[in-house]
Amino acid sequence: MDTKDLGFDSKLIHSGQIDDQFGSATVPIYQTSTFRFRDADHGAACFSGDSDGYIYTRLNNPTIDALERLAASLENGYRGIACSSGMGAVNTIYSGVLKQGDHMISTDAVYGPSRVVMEKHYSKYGIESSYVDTSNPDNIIKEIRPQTRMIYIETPANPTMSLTDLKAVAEIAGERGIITVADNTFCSPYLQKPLDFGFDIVFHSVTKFMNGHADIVGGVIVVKQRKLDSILRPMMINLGCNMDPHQAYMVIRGLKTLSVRMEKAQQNAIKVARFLEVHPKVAWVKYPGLESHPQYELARSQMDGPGAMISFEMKGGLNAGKNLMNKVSLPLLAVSLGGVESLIQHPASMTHSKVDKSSREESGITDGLVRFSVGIENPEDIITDLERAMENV
Ligand code: LCS
Repeated sequence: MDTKDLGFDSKLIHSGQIDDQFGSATVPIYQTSTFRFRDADHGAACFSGDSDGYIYTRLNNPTIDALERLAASLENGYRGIACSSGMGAVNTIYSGVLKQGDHMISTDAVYGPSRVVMEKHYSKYGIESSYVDTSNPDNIIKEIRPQTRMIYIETPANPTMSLTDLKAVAEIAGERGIITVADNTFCSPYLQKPLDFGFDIVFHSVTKFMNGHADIVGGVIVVKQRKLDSILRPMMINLGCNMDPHQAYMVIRGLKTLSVRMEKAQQNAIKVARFLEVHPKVAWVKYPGLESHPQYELARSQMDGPGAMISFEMKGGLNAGKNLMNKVSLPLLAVSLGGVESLIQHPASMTHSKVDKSSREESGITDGLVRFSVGIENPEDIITDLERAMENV
């Protein structure tokens, strides 16, 4: 079936499917490391590209292909590239796009390891990076150098929930031939499609909302154009950070319910954010669905909903926040996000603890910031639990 013109929810169910010989309703798991060639000429043709036959699972595999086609269809891109993890996707992009002497500008408050790997490892190969508050596009313009090859943004940013104007950044970069990359993990394509705003590359830690069930780790990149696929795919293959067929199957399965999960989690999150916003023990809440979010209008213009991630700080800062995390019983005290279960964690001592303390503070990741990934439980249960925990803080 040609799924190009289907609506988003229909694409989740039908895009990328395989017509296998038994008429399987779901994508089969081709759990094999290698594929038998019909004869020696066929093997040679697969390697030369004259045949699109499968060769070896690190290079290509029908189950992984199905996910890559599905992801491309959801993000309105040319092709997906499935990776072993979100960090596999980050490293495929960094290594594929950047070379010695190049410079990258990034959102300052990105997922900790995305920044740490660049500052600690890629710097050894002569790649420079600058971290700025990309919620103001002028900060990006000020940092542009002749060597700037990539602008890398996360919107909403993990964990500050600051937004970046996708259209403005795509225009700034486009005029100068700079490649734009968006980490769309916090939104999923259900809420935001950076390629539609002119970005070149979008990627996800599919560990989060895309798979949605906290049972696998994975990453998917989607590129706008064939040229970028021909740069990034060999890099993924040669780095060896390919996805596994079983992982791909799980993500395809999780994606079928992306819309219903996101919708429910977001409805819950709006209620939780409103509860936190007026609670006397809460100092501030940052959630794109609240009018108090400094970029509320931008959220409405580039996101199809505010999502299910909330950051907040208790009055009494770090100690009060830790106290709260120890006292809640419904959300799991755990890192990761975007699953059906609510999760709570403390970025300064957990996900972002390896980021240099002064960089962390400069980018708004305060010691008291608590991050809440709202799940799809009954909202009243989440709020009652928070209320009870707050009383004891
Ligand atoms: N990008 C974002 C925005 C993330 O939140 C994460 C992981 C990654 C990339 C990396 O993906 P992974 O390799 O883990 O699949 N974020 C995590 C977090 O906030 N808590 O634990 C992991």
